[in-house]
Amino acid sequence: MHNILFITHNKHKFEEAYEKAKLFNINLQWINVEYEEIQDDSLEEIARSSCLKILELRPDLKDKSFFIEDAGLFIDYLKGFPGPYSSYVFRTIGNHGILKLLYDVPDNKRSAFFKSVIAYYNAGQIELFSGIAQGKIIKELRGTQGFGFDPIFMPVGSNKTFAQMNKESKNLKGHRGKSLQELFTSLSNRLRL
Ligand code: ITT
Repeated sequence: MHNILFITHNKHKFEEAYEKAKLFNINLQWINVEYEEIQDDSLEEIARSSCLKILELRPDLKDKSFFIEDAGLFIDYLKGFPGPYSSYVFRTIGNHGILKLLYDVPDNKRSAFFKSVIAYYNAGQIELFSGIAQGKIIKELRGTQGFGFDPIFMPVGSNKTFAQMNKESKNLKGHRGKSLQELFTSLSNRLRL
């Protein structure tokens, strides 16, 4: 079994990734490193820079394999807001604030997507993997599972929000499930070589 570290402050993210890793026979371990995330318009830049910061703070990780993941909710009607600023926006105006910004916006104009970018570090190199989940922002909060914007986001082809799904179902339709699938598939192919 292969060991990899996932560095995140977010327990929900770790739990989703742990479920996914099991399917690939990968043993995922959680570590928390205190580092400051840069502000940038690109999730890719944020993810790569977080990886470099972690390596500076924790030189002992240089000979390990680890990844971090950065995600955001991009609302088309709001020209992609909050995007890479999702964490701040969730902490400040939250789900109710987003619903207020979209008050009176009709159903056919409420499209949005989540994007997840993984930066994977191994043997001196950083690789990026990403995943997108298309969907829409509904008009009220539904469901109690998951975290963050899950209660207001309904993926395409579903009548449930992410907060109404268990981790397995969210992983099948979700942005993080997809970026993790890319990462773990690539790792399993390499390990078999
Ligand atoms: P890290 O330590 O891994 O960075 P974080 O919670 O700060 O954890 P992000 O910066 O990647 O995570 O995510 C920004 C915010 O976007 C996060 O706080 C949530 O509010 C929201 N978000 C990200 N992924 C989400 C998901 O799968 N479902 C709902 N909201 C999500």
